[in-house]
Parts: sequence; structure tokens; C-alpha cells
Amino acid sequence: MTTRPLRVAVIGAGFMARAHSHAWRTAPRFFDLPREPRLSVLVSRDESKGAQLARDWGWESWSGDWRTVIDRDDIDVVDICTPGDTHARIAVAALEAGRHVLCEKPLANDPADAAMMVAASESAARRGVVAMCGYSYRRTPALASARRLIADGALGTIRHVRAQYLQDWLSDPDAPHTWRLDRAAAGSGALGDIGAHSIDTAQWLTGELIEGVSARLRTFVTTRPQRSAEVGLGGTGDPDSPRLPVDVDDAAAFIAGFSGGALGVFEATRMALGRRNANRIEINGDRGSVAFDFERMNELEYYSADDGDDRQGFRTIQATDPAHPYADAWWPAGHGLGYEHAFTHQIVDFVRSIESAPASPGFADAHQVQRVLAAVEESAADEGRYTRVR
Ligand code: SOE
Repeated sequence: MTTRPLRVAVIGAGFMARAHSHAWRTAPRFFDLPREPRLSVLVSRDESKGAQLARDWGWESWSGDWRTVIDRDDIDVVDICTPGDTHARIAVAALEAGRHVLCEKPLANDPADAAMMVAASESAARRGVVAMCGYSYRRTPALASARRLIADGALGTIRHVRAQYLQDWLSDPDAPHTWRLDRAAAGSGALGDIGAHSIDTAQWLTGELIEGVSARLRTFVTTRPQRSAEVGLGGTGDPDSPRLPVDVDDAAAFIAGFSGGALGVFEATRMALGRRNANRIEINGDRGSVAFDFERMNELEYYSADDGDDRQGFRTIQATDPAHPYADAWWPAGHGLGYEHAFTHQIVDFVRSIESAPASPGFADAHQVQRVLAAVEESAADEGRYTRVR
């Protein structure tokens, strides 16, 4: 590893900033990186909380102003971990200033903002500046291995994509309001928050793009108690506190047509009581199938039509053997990885893309996800009419 530091600014102080902070600290300790990440500054509006979190999460300093930080010549990377309505202005400013950008998903709150970010990233790329969007689940070893199987033709022609992303932290009608329930901040509800992961994963695994959708959205709880203090996802708010409107979807369901002919069925909800973080996908081809559930993230279910009749069936592949992507950097086979490892792998790939490899997913890939999200909302607003992605 060169000693040339990569000086990082993270913008945001919530769940994603915490996960990214852990990943920036951990990546150089387990992977050989071309540059040594340096946690230079955490940017958040709230000085009392932000300065403490900066210390807790290993950042050298805190700042309350992202614009000042972006203009500093001793910052190389801007890592955007803020609500979606702020992504475009921060990313465009950072790219124009020559900073490499990692931006949390979804890229933006609408395709227009996403297009602006793509244009800025393409212009910056001509100056050797890198931009990546944080679809972290691509970096779980099991899903990365599933992609290899599909790319190698092990599943044959893809017929079905079946994706559900099921959470339940909003099942309680008194779970407090959060920016994720405010369209102006989040752009949409479960659809953009977690459905976006399913869309990205499905397109990335199959190599096919979603061309059209027929969709329904539901909002089951239309007001929620004001959040009393910054608590984690979900929990129970004060039922007597003022209730704020919810103007985003609680759940989304849609069918999708893929460019290679596959048929997709998608579901995203944060009210599937009992499902904490069941990010699932199953892909059926004419020669085989794979199935993944993040709640068993070290395992990949694989079925091959090539197995003899006397031994056909789904087998469970432990994606912790060194043969699986990223796995050999960690523990002996069978010792298992967790949610945070995908974020460390994301930082590894991002840092390596600054020096050599292309950044994937780039902003253009993330823009395609944004267009699918917009088609889902357009279809749902028109009684589920089949709507082309444009
Ligand atoms: C909330 O639903 C959330 O934190 C998502 O925003 C993340 O992208 C996902 O990884 C976990 O759940």
C-alpha cells in the first residue's frame, strides 16, 4: 500500500454515516489498498452531537458546513450519507471541485436530479475523478458469487426474478416519524429506500435492465408521532405527541419486464411484521436457480439442472470459503460475515476504482434505478397501468 493518504470527508451523522465510518476504518486493516484512507472530517449540522460522533467514529475533526469542507484542498473524497434530497447539490459541487464521490442510495429523489449527477460525474471522469453509488448488497460474497454463476451461464437463459425486501420497523403505527417518511426528504418510502436495492441487485445479477413495470403502492399509516429524540429505526414514539403526515408509500409491489425477456415480481415493505431485514432474491433460469436471503447472508441456495436425477435439489453454498469474492480477507471458512462487511468491501472497491478499476455502480447505473423507481410511481398513480421505463 502506498503511504499517500486518501483524505475523506463524510457528510451526515446517521445510520449510514456510522456504517461508512466503520468501513473507512476497517478497509485498510483487512485489504491491501492503493491509498491509505484518512478519516479527516465528519460533517453534520448539529455541533454538539456531530463533534461527539466524530470522536466516537474515529474522525479527526467535525465541521458544520459541507460547502467549506468540499472546497478544502486537503480533502480528496466526499462520502455522502445524507437524505436523498441533498445528494444532487452536494455531489455536483464535490465533483466540480475535483473530489471523488461515494453517494448513498438511492442516487437522488427523482430522475432529473440523477441525470444532473450523471452529467457531473461524466465531466469529472474526464479529469480522473471517480463517482460511485452505495448499493452495498452487491458486495455480500454470496450475491457476488451468484453473479459469477449467472455470468458463467450456470443458470442458462433467465426466466424469473423474484425479489422481496421485507422489514418491519414501521409495523407499529406509533413508530415515530422520520425523514424517511417525508417525500420532500426521501423521495419515496419503502420503494426508494429498500425497493431500490432489489432493483439494482436484480439488474446487476442478471445483466438485464427493467424496461417496464406494473405497480401498486400502499400507505397503511398516514400519520405518525413526532420523533422525541434521535433514536434508531422504528421503536415506539409517544402516542400523545403531535402526529405528522406520512406522504410516502409503506409498501410497493410490482411486476417487471426485463430486457432479456425475464419476468420479475418485486415487493418492498417496512411493515412485514417479523421480517427484520429480509432482503431476498431468487432467479430461475432454464438450467438452474439461485436464491439469497440477507437474513442468512453467508449462504447461497443453488439448484443445477445438470445434477443427476437422483441428487437434484437446492444445495446451500457457504459463501465464506476463500473461493468467494472478498471472503479470503477475513476469517477461516464457516466463520461468517455480517451487514457491515459489505460496506467495508464497498470502500475497498471504491478506493481501488480511484486508482484503476472502474467504479461500479457508477452514477449512470444508479440513474437507471431511479428511472425504474419513477416508472413504478407513474404506474401506481395510473391504477397499475404497464409503464415503460424512460
Ligand atoms: C432502512 O430501511 C435501511 O437502513 C436502508 O436505508 C438501508 O439501505 C438498508 O441497508 C437497511 O435498511
